[in-house]
Amino acid sequence: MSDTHYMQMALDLAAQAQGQTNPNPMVGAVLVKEGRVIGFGAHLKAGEPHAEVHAFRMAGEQAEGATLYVTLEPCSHHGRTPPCADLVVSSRVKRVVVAMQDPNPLVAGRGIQRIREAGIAVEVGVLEEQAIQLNERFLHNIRTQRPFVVVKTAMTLDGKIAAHTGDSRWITGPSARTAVHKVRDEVDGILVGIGTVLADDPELTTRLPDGGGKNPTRIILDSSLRIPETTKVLDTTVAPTWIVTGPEHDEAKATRLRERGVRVLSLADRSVLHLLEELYKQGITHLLVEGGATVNGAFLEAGLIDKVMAFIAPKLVGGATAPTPFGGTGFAKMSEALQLRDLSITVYGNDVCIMGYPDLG
Ligand code: AOF
Ligand code: ZN
Repeated sequence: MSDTHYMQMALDLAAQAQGQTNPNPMVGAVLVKEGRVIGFGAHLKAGEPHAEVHAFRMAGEQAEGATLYVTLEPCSHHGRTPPCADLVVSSRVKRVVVAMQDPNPLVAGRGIQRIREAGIAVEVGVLEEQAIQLNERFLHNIRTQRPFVVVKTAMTLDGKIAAHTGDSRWITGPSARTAVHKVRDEVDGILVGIGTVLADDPELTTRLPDGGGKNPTRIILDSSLRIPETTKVLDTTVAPTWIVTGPEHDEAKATRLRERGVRVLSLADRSVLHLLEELYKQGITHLLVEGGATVNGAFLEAGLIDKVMAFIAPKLVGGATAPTPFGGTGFAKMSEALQLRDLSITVYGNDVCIMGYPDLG
């Protein structure tokens, strides 16, 4: 079997832990000797063993003389776990195949260097594109020190996110909604504006058809603390709730909310950039923005969208005043519009989802 075959296996293993490893990347490892798989593993959770550790434990002494396939450069630092590069060297493998270098400045090539210095052959770049795609969230975190922002919208074929009355249940069908719940399971934060809370009283939890899945932290932008105290997102027994408010809010109400387990963050700087920097500091690495129009418009105008998932339902609701997915002022010229690239188009039942990344160059 070829290097790409085993690297694909390592990538598939890594991807099983989608949404579980934050803030760490997803990593998979496979050990092969004389055409036989003798060990494999994936990193499952931050703080727990790295992928290579599982693979070497499985292989035991057979690892000597084997080839290690790993989707990310073995680490060289003492983090929550000891350096994998040392384990690779002491296990006396013959060859190491790596999909991509670790962008973490604590590693950044030092793991590969250490293994090469021990006289072990290292090949880098096998299925690199797939490895980069798999860890888009982690790479973005390291590069920007901000969460990876996915904006999800759902609209009718005539571009409306609600009827002119405000009624919006439901635009898309069950299959598209399940796809959204899978994304909620992957992210660690879900953000909406107070307008959406007032209009829909959403739970913002993960509800998959077979149960399971994790609930992201629910983040509500509510600059003047208008949130009704009976609203569903304030039930913090279900999932954490953070409210981002401005400095001039009702302090007594903030205290009551805090007593119910809600985190009230008061930010003087109302820019989206500052918000994202703050959320990253508080541990949010992957953020799903679910609107409404005002919040989506603010992220668009700030140029801080990393991925778009636009669901379109083949129905026409009409109405000149019915809201559309992105509000705010908008750009003045079509030439300023955010162009998406690397599109993928998926059909969910009757609905279509166009996914793409902002073209920044
Ligand atoms: C690997 N194999 O499976 C993973 C790696 O705090 P720690 O010890 O878990 O270290 C986290 C960092 O280690 C993470 O930011 C990334 O650079 C690397 N992740 N490295 O060799 C793995 N998950
Ligand atoms: Zn490691």
